[in-house]
Amino acid sequence: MERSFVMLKPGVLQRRLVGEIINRLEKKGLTIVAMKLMAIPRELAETHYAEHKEKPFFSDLISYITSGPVVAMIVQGEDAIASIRRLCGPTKVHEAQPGSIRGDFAGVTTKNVIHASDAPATAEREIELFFSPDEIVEYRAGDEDWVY
Ligand code: FUP
Repeated sequence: MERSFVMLKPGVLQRRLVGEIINRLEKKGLTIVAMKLMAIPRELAETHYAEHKEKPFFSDLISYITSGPVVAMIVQGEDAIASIRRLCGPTKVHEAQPGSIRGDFAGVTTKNVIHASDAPATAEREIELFFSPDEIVEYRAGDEDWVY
């Protein structure tokens, strides 16, 4: 089982799409093992997106991600990192297929509605950044033998 850090960005809360997007993760058979509603402090936002510090879109990205509450989650499943990235669709929203989360709900790349870790090392770093170990709940979902 693999874990990914997933974040529903502020537009999702403002547009009341939280349930609809979480539903897609659940339908795929992925398991939420940690979840919280939070306003991201600017410093945490800048650390999370540090690799983009020099990019022209950086200040718009930080403004957007700190503009309202987000839902932060740790989502678990077999091949969870790649699997969730496929459900999200590509970063650039004009490349995202209908049926993917970004393809269906995002109008512009800066506001591409969802973040999901892109590799195991990134997932580990992001999970540590957003969650303490006591916020993670270990359990086995009842349908796991039917999904995997
Ligand atoms: P992702 O891993 O899919 O979130 O993509 P990146 O880490 O490359 O980008 C992080 C965020 O920067 C994206 F979610 C949106 C923003 N971004 C832009 O606004 N413009 C770009 O050209 C690329 C990324």
